[in-house]
Amino acid sequence: MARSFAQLARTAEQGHRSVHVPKEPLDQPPLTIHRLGAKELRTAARRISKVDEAVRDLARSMLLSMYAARGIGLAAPQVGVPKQLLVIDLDIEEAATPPMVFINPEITATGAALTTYEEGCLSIPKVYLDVVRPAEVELSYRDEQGRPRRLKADGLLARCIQHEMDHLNGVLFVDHVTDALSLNEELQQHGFERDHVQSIR
Ligand code: K1U
Ligand code: ZN
Repeated sequence: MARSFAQLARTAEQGHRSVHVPKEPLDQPPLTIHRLGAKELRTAARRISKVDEAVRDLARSMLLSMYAARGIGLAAPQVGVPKQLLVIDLDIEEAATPPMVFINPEITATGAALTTYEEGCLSIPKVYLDVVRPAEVELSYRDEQGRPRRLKADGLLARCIQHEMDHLNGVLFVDHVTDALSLNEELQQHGFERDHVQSIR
């Protein structure tokens, strides 16, 4: 059945408001991802008061930069923007899977069970180390259209959300690492300074 003008207009508006971008990695992404040692990574992010086209544009640029770096998540402070915005896509090889955009996320509950996972970070390339975190989280946030949302997450999504939310507070995954020997070895091997870690132990 043919769609009405109102339906077409609504579809166009939703398309305009969405943050879908091609997932093919660009050679020259729009944003530079800061690395361990940069002050931008230690700056707490501020809440976003209005979700508008500028916020959606930033999310699009972050996604293009994330896909270029072959990451599954990116937080605005990593690209030097101290705002509470993060993007996640656990299915970077599948064009049909839409990315997730989280604005002003807040963790409202964490499960009692803890899990260990070898994390990586686009700001600390090639360094992979075990981090212990809650296996499940519940959060509230706004989506790319400014709508309030709630989500219960587990598995890799819960892991990625917690990692990215740490970025909003100036915390990096290496700050959580308890195996000091592995931490020192990995950082040295990949040219990062131990002094740039702010251990939370
Ligand atoms: O925040 C970031 O720097 C992105 C980071 C997210 C993340 C990965 C693993 C555990 C927690 C958080 C990355 O994407 S690092 C790259 C990476 O580990 C990876 C890339 C593709 C598929 C699977 C993992
Ligand atoms: Zn990271």
